Amino acid sequence: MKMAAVTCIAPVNIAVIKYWGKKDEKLIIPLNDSLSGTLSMDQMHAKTTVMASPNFKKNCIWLNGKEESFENARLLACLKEIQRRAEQNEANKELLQWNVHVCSENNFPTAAGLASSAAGYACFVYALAKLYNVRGDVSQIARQGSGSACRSLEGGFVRWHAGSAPDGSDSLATQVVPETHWPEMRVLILVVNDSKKKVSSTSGMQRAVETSDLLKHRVVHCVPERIAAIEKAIRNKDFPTFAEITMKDSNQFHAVALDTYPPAVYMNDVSHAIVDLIHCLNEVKGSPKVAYTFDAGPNACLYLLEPAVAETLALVNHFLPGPNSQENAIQGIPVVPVN
Ligand code: 2P0
Repeated sequence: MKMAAVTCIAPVNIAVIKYWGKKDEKLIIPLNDSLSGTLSMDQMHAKTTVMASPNFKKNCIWLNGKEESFENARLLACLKEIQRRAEQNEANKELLQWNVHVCSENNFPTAAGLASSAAGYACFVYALAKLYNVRGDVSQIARQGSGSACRSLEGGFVRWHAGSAPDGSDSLATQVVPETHWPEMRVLILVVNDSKKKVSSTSGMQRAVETSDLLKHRVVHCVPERIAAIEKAIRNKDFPTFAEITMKDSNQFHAVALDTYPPAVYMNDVSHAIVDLIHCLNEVKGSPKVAYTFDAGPNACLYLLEPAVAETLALVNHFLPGPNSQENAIQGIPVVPVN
Protein backbone atom coordinates (compact mmCIF):
# COMPACT_ATOMS: atom_id res chain seq x y z
CA MET A 1 0.00 0.00 0.00
CA LYS A 2 1.27 3.45 -0.89
CA MET A 3 1.53 5.69 2.13
CA ALA A 4 3.69 8.10 4.11
CA ALA A 5 3.70 8.39 7.89
CA VAL A 6 5.44 10.38 10.60
CA THR A 7 5.23 10.09 14.41
CA CYS A 8 6.38 12.89 16.73
CA ILE A 9 6.16 13.77 20.37
CA ALA A 10 5.82 17.32 21.68
CA PRO A 11 6.16 18.73 25.18
CA VAL A 12 3.93 20.73 27.46
CA ASN A 13 4.85 24.31 28.28
CA ILE A 14 3.98 26.22 31.44
CA ALA A 15 3.64 29.98 31.12
CA VAL A 16 5.23 32.30 33.66
CA ILE A 17 3.78 35.34 31.88
CA LYS A 18 0.32 34.30 30.84
CA TYR A 19 -1.45 34.57 27.51
CA TRP A 20 -5.05 35.55 28.16
CA GLY A 21 -7.06 37.40 25.52
CA LYS A 22 -6.97 37.70 21.75
CA LYS A 23 -7.04 40.70 19.47
CA ASP A 24 -7.96 38.44 16.54
CA GLU A 25 -10.12 35.42 17.37
CA LYS A 26 -9.82 33.72 14.00
CA LEU A 27 -6.08 34.09 13.47
CA ILE A 28 -5.39 33.66 17.21
CA ILE A 29 -3.34 36.80 17.68
CA PRO A 30 -2.91 37.56 21.39
CA LEU A 31 -3.31 40.87 23.18
CA ASN A 32 0.05 40.49 24.90
CA ASP A 33 3.37 38.68 24.68
CA SER A 34 3.71 35.61 26.91
CA LEU A 35 6.64 33.55 28.12
CA SER A 36 6.91 29.92 29.20
CA GLY A 37 9.23 27.11 30.19
CA THR A 38 9.14 23.94 28.09
CA LEU A 39 8.98 20.72 30.09
CA SER A 40 10.86 17.54 29.49
CA MET A 41 9.05 15.08 27.27
CA ASP A 42 9.74 12.18 29.63
CA GLN A 43 6.65 12.55 31.78
CA MET A 44 4.14 14.73 29.93
CA HIS A 45 3.79 14.86 26.17
CA ALA A 46 1.50 14.56 23.19
CA LYS A 47 2.32 11.85 20.68
CA THR A 48 0.93 12.17 17.17
CA THR A 49 1.10 10.07 14.05
CA VAL A 50 0.07 11.57 10.72
CA MET A 51 -0.34 9.25 7.80
CA ALA A 52 -1.21 10.06 4.20
CA SER A 53 -2.45 7.52 1.69
CA PRO A 54 -4.30 7.50 -1.65
CA ASN A 55 -6.61 4.90 -0.06
CA PHE A 56 -7.97 7.29 2.59
CA LYS A 57 -11.39 8.52 1.51
CA LYS A 58 -11.33 11.57 3.80
CA ASN A 59 -9.27 13.28 6.46
CA CYS A 60 -9.81 11.69 9.90
CA ILE A 61 -8.56 12.34 13.41
CA TRP A 62 -8.56 10.29 16.62
CA LEU A 63 -7.83 12.01 19.93
CA ASN A 64 -6.95 9.69 22.78
CA GLY A 65 -8.54 6.80 20.89
CA LYS A 66 -11.83 8.56 20.09
CA GLU A 67 -12.66 9.73 16.59
CA GLU A 68 -13.38 13.47 16.37
CA SER A 69 -14.64 15.55 13.47
CA PHE A 70 -12.01 17.00 11.15
CA GLU A 71 -14.49 19.76 10.29
CA ASN A 72 -12.87 21.93 12.91
CA ALA A 73 -11.78 25.41 11.80
CA ARG A 74 -8.53 25.26 13.77
CA LEU A 75 -7.46 21.83 12.54
CA LEU A 76 -8.27 22.82 8.99
CA ALA A 77 -6.42 26.14 9.30
CA CYS A 78 -3.25 24.30 10.39
CA LEU A 79 -3.54 21.60 7.72
CA LYS A 80 -4.26 24.10 4.94
CA GLU A 81 -1.40 26.39 5.88
CA ILE A 82 1.13 23.55 6.04
CA GLN A 83 -0.15 22.20 2.72
CA ARG A 84 0.03 25.67 1.17
CA ARG A 85 3.70 25.85 2.11
CA ALA A 86 4.25 22.26 1.01
CA GLU A 87 3.04 23.13 -2.52
CA GLN A 88 6.27 25.07 -3.05
CA ASN A 89 8.11 21.76 -3.16
CA GLU A 90 7.53 19.83 -6.36
CA ALA A 91 8.33 16.54 -4.56
CA ASN A 92 5.04 16.86 -2.63
CA LYS A 93 2.85 16.83 -5.74
CA GLU A 94 1.49 13.32 -5.28
CA LEU A 95 1.44 13.41 -1.47
CA LEU A 96 -0.68 16.55 -1.44
CA GLN A 97 -3.45 14.78 -3.30
CA TRP A 98 -3.85 12.20 -0.54
CA ASN A 99 -6.01 12.54 2.55
CA VAL A 100 -4.49 12.26 6.01
CA HIS A 101 -5.30 10.22 9.10
CA VAL A 102 -4.16 11.68 12.41
CA CYS A 103 -3.86 9.83 15.68
CA SER A 104 -2.95 11.85 18.78
CA GLU A 105 -2.63 10.91 22.43
CA ASN A 106 -1.70 12.76 25.57
CA ASN A 107 -0.14 10.84 28.44
CA PHE A 108 -1.68 13.27 30.96
CA PRO A 109 -5.18 14.70 31.67
CA THR A 110 -6.73 16.49 28.71
CA ALA A 111 -8.31 19.93 29.21
CA ALA A 112 -7.67 20.08 32.95
CA GLY A 113 -5.54 23.18 32.62
CA LEU A 114 -2.42 21.17 31.89
CA ALA A 115 -1.67 22.63 28.50
CA SER A 116 -2.91 19.61 26.59
CA SER A 117 -3.98 21.61 23.55
CA ALA A 118 -0.56 23.27 23.45
CA ALA A 119 1.31 19.97 23.20
CA GLY A 120 -1.36 18.48 20.91
CA TYR A 121 -1.36 21.23 18.29
CA ALA A 122 2.42 21.68 18.45
CA CYS A 123 2.76 17.97 17.73
CA PHE A 124 0.14 17.96 14.97
CA VAL A 125 1.76 20.86 13.12
CA TYR A 126 5.29 19.61 13.64
CA ALA A 127 4.39 16.12 12.38
CA LEU A 128 2.67 17.58 9.29
CA ALA A 129 5.69 19.77 8.62
CA LYS A 130 7.89 16.66 8.74
CA LEU A 131 5.52 14.71 6.52
CA TYR A 132 5.69 17.36 3.77
CA ASN A 133 9.26 18.42 4.53
CA VAL A 134 8.17 21.99 5.26
CA ARG A 135 11.02 24.05 6.69
CA GLY A 136 11.20 27.36 8.52
CA ASP A 137 9.17 28.68 11.43
CA VAL A 138 5.95 26.76 11.97
CA SER A 139 5.08 28.38 15.31
CA GLN A 140 2.78 30.83 13.49
CA ILE A 141 0.89 27.81 12.16
CA ALA A 142 0.72 25.98 15.52
CA ARG A 143 -0.58 29.24 17.00
CA GLN A 144 -3.63 28.97 14.77
CA GLY A 145 -4.47 25.61 16.34
CA SER A 146 -4.17 26.81 19.92
CA GLY A 147 -2.36 29.97 20.89
CA SER A 148 -0.12 28.45 23.54
CA ALA A 149 0.92 25.66 21.13
CA CYS A 150 3.39 27.98 19.43
CA ARG A 151 5.49 27.97 22.61
CA SER A 152 5.86 24.15 22.63
CA LEU A 153 8.05 24.03 19.52
CA GLU A 154 11.24 25.09 21.29
CA GLY A 155 12.97 23.96 24.48
CA GLY A 156 14.17 26.11 27.36
CA PHE A 157 12.30 29.37 27.90
CA VAL A 158 10.24 30.61 24.99
CA ARG A 159 8.56 33.94 24.25
CA TRP A 160 5.49 34.32 22.09
CA HIS A 161 5.61 37.76 20.52
CA ALA A 162 2.12 39.14 20.01
CA GLY A 163 3.31 41.00 16.90
CA SER A 164 1.62 43.89 15.16
CA ALA A 165 0.88 42.63 11.62
CA PRO A 166 -2.88 42.30 11.03
CA ASP A 167 -2.31 38.96 9.25
CA GLY A 168 -0.44 37.50 12.24
CA SER A 169 2.75 36.96 10.27
CA ASP A 170 4.90 38.32 13.11
CA SER A 171 2.95 36.63 15.91
CA LEU A 172 5.38 33.81 16.58
CA ALA A 173 7.46 32.14 19.25
CA THR A 174 11.21 32.43 19.73
CA GLN A 175 13.56 30.80 22.19
CA VAL A 176 14.80 33.11 24.96
CA VAL A 177 17.38 30.68 26.32
CA PRO A 178 17.97 26.99 25.58
CA GLU A 179 17.32 24.27 28.18
CA THR A 180 21.06 24.09 28.87
CA HIS A 181 21.11 27.65 30.18
CA TRP A 182 19.59 26.95 33.59
CA PRO A 183 20.01 23.20 34.15
CA GLU A 184 19.02 23.32 37.83
CA MET A 185 15.52 24.50 36.93
CA ARG A 186 12.71 22.09 37.79
CA VAL A 187 8.93 22.10 37.58
CA LEU A 188 6.66 20.13 39.89
CA ILE A 189 3.09 19.60 38.77
CA LEU A 190 0.67 19.11 41.66
CA VAL A 191 -2.43 17.47 40.26
CA VAL A 192 -5.25 18.82 42.39
CA ASN A 193 -8.01 17.73 40.06
CA ASP A 194 -7.78 16.17 36.63
CA SER A 195 -11.40 16.54 35.52
CA LYS A 196 -12.25 18.69 32.53
CA LYS A 197 -12.45 22.40 33.32
CA LYS A 198 -15.81 24.18 33.52
CA VAL A 199 -14.92 27.22 31.40
CA SER A 200 -12.63 26.53 28.44
CA SER A 201 -9.65 28.83 27.99
CA THR A 202 -11.00 29.98 24.65
CA SER A 203 -14.35 31.13 26.03
CA GLY A 204 -12.92 32.30 29.36
CA MET A 205 -10.50 34.65 27.65
CA GLN A 206 -13.09 35.82 25.15
CA ARG A 207 -15.39 36.79 28.01
CA ALA A 208 -12.47 38.51 29.77
CA VAL A 209 -11.74 40.62 26.67
CA GLU A 210 -15.40 41.65 26.58
CA THR A 211 -15.88 42.42 30.27
CA SER A 212 -12.68 42.78 32.31
CA ASP A 213 -11.27 46.25 32.95
CA LEU A 214 -8.36 44.65 34.79
CA LEU A 215 -7.34 42.82 31.60
CA LYS A 216 -7.07 46.15 29.75
CA HIS A 217 -4.85 47.50 32.52
CA ARG A 218 -2.75 44.30 32.58
CA VAL A 219 -2.06 44.30 28.84
CA VAL A 220 -0.89 47.91 28.72
CA HIS A 221 0.60 48.60 32.13
CA CYS A 222 1.87 45.28 33.50
CA VAL A 223 2.86 42.68 30.92
CA PRO A 224 5.43 44.65 28.88
CA GLU A 225 7.49 45.47 31.98
CA ARG A 226 7.12 41.99 33.39
CA ILE A 227 8.24 40.33 30.17
CA ALA A 228 11.37 42.47 30.03
CA ALA A 229 12.14 41.90 33.71
CA ILE A 230 11.60 38.14 33.67
CA GLU A 231 13.67 37.73 30.51
CA LYS A 232 16.49 39.53 32.27
CA ALA A 233 16.04 37.41 35.41
CA ILE A 234 16.16 34.22 33.32
CA ARG A 235 19.28 35.33 31.46
CA ASN A 236 20.94 36.26 34.80
CA LYS A 237 19.63 33.11 36.56
CA ASP A 238 18.15 35.38 39.19
CA PHE A 239 15.67 32.98 40.81
CA PRO A 240 14.12 35.36 43.42
CA THR A 241 13.15 37.89 40.73
CA PHE A 242 11.98 35.14 38.39
CA ALA A 243 9.86 33.64 41.18
CA GLU A 244 8.25 36.90 42.27
CA ILE A 245 7.23 37.88 38.74
CA THR A 246 5.92 34.37 38.03
CA MET A 247 3.71 34.35 41.14
CA LYS A 248 2.45 37.91 40.58
CA ASP A 249 1.55 37.15 36.99
CA SER A 250 -0.33 33.99 37.93
CA ASN A 251 -2.22 35.92 40.61
CA GLN A 252 -3.08 38.69 38.19
CA PHE A 253 -4.28 36.25 35.55
CA HIS A 254 -6.65 34.66 38.09
CA ALA A 255 -7.73 38.13 39.24
CA VAL A 256 -8.63 38.86 35.61
CA ALA A 257 -10.62 35.62 35.51
CA LEU A 258 -12.52 36.78 38.60
CA ASP A 259 -12.94 40.28 37.12
CA THR A 260 -14.61 38.65 34.12
CA TYR A 261 -18.39 38.84 34.16
CA PRO A 262 -19.73 36.27 34.90
CA PRO A 263 -16.49 35.27 36.63
CA ALA A 264 -14.37 32.28 35.69
CA VAL A 265 -13.13 30.45 38.78
CA TYR A 266 -10.24 28.12 38.06
CA MET A 267 -8.44 27.77 41.39
CA ASN A 268 -10.03 25.89 44.29
CA ASP A 269 -9.39 25.65 48.05
CA VAL A 270 -6.51 23.23 47.58
CA SER A 271 -4.93 25.60 45.03
CA HIS A 272 -5.16 28.44 47.56
CA ALA A 273 -3.71 26.23 50.28
CA ILE A 274 -0.72 25.57 48.00
CA VAL A 275 -0.28 29.34 47.48
CA ASP A 276 -0.26 29.89 51.26
CA LEU A 277 2.18 27.04 51.79
CA ILE A 278 4.64 28.39 49.23
CA HIS A 279 4.50 31.88 50.70
CA CYS A 280 5.13 30.45 54.19
CA LEU A 281 8.09 28.47 52.89
CA ASN A 282 9.55 31.46 51.07
CA GLU A 283 9.12 33.66 54.13
CA VAL A 284 10.93 31.17 56.35
CA LYS A 285 13.76 30.93 53.81
CA GLY A 286 14.08 34.72 53.59
CA SER A 287 13.83 34.83 49.78
CA PRO A 288 11.72 32.98 47.21
CA LYS A 289 12.84 29.38 46.74
CA VAL A 290 9.67 28.18 45.00
CA ALA A 291 7.28 29.91 42.59
CA TYR A 292 3.73 28.73 41.95
CA THR A 293 1.78 29.32 38.81
CA PHE A 294 -1.74 28.14 37.91
CA ASP A 295 -3.24 27.86 34.45
CA ALA A 296 -6.94 27.63 33.65
CA GLY A 297 -7.55 24.96 36.26
CA PRO A 298 -6.80 24.16 39.93
CA ASN A 299 -3.54 22.28 39.37
CA ALA A 300 -0.38 23.94 40.62
CA CYS A 301 2.86 24.19 38.70
CA LEU A 302 5.83 24.92 40.91
CA TYR A 303 9.04 26.31 39.44
CA LEU A 304 12.05 25.72 41.69
CA LEU A 305 15.73 24.88 41.57
CA GLU A 306 16.92 21.32 42.07
CA PRO A 307 18.25 21.76 45.63
CA ALA A 308 14.76 22.81 46.79
CA VAL A 309 12.92 19.83 45.28
CA ALA A 310 13.16 17.29 48.12
CA GLU A 311 12.10 19.67 50.87
CA THR A 312 9.25 21.12 48.80
CA LEU A 313 7.90 17.68 47.96
CA ALA A 314 8.05 16.68 51.63
CA LEU A 315 6.18 19.82 52.66
CA VAL A 316 3.52 19.43 50.00
CA ASN A 317 2.97 15.77 50.92
CA HIS A 318 2.69 16.69 54.58
CA PHE A 319 0.39 19.70 54.31
CA LEU A 320 -1.71 19.19 51.20
CA PRO A 321 -5.26 18.94 52.51
CA GLY A 322 -7.96 16.58 51.37
CA PRO A 323 -8.69 12.87 51.57
CA ASN A 324 -6.96 12.16 48.29
CA SER A 325 -3.66 13.69 49.19
CA GLN A 326 -1.85 10.39 48.68
CA GLU A 327 -3.23 10.23 45.15
CA ASN A 328 -2.12 13.70 44.16
CA ALA A 329 0.47 12.71 41.63
CA ILE A 330 3.54 14.82 41.96
CA GLN A 331 6.01 14.78 39.16
CA GLY A 332 9.47 16.27 39.07
CA ILE A 333 9.96 17.60 35.62
CA PRO A 334 13.19 19.22 34.54
CA VAL A 335 13.13 21.77 31.80
CA VAL A 336 15.00 19.91 29.09
CA PRO A 337 15.36 19.74 25.34
CA VAL A 338 12.81 19.31 22.63
CA ASN A 339 13.94 17.06 19.82
C1 2P0 B 1 -0.92 30.36 28.91
N1 2P0 B 1 -3.28 29.59 29.01
O1 2P0 B 1 -0.22 31.33 28.63
C2 2P0 B 1 -2.34 30.61 29.37
C3 2P0 B 1 -2.43 30.73 30.85
C4 2P0 B 1 -4.06 29.16 30.11
C5 2P0 B 1 -3.71 30.06 31.22
O2 2P0 B 1 -2.70 29.59 26.88
O3 2P0 B 1 -8.02 29.76 22.59
O4 2P0 B 1 -5.63 26.77 25.09
O5 2P0 B 1 -6.69 27.72 22.06
O6 2P0 B 1 -5.65 29.99 21.95
O7 2P0 B 1 -3.88 28.27 24.07
C6 2P0 B 1 -4.63 28.44 27.34
O8 2P0 B 1 -5.10 28.96 26.16
O9 2P0 B 1 -6.30 28.98 24.14
C7 2P0 B 1 -3.48 29.25 27.74
P1 2P0 B 1 -6.67 29.13 22.61
P2 2P0 B 1 -5.15 28.14 24.81
O10 2P0 B 1 -0.47 29.19 28.86
